Amino acid sequence: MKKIISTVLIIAFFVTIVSNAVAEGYPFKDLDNDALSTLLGEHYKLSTDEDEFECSIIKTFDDYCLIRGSLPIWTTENWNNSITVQRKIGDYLVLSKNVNQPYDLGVFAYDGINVYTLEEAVETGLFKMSDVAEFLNVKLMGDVDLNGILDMSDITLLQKVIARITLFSDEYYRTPVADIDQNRKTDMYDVVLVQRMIAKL
Ligand SMILES: [Ca+2]
Ligand SMILES: [Ca+2]
Repeated sequence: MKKIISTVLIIAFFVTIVSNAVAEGYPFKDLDNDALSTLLGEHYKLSTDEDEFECSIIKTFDDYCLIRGSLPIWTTENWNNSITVQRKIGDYLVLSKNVNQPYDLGVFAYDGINVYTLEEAVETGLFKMSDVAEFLNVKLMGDVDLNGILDMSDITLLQKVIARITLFSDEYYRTPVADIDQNRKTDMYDVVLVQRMIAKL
């Protein structure tokens, strides 16, 4: 009986520790912009007299929220609004019009305890890119005709470009979207990878 009681006490002890750890975080359902700024500032260990993050909630889900955040920086708005950051994460090319600081994509996730960059959130399994893609500025990798769907017409166009029968009409998006293996070349290896992605759908 003593053993049972001590086991129950030990379990209660750890439950208390865990719930205290959760309580130390911020509930993410009702974070205002000031609270978001504090949260990211704490994550990057900024002192209060440093610049504050400019933040907004992109979308709140059941277990986490997506946050847009950047320190005020010299912006790129005079650069013809060209997209300045492109990064492949999972099956998507994530785009940002600004080079945000300190994280260039400027998209974070918060689960009530930890702050993650978009890449960290995907790497740690907090969510998949497909769960959040519709709320972000993204293109689907392999979708070279940019119609939002990955299918045989993308394969056909990609093969024609590789065979130099045609050119991409808008290289700015299509070239990075076509380079699935990220080796800065578009070739038959990329076609095979797009075929595999279609087979998995
Ligand atoms: Ca397509
Ligand atoms: Ca390639």
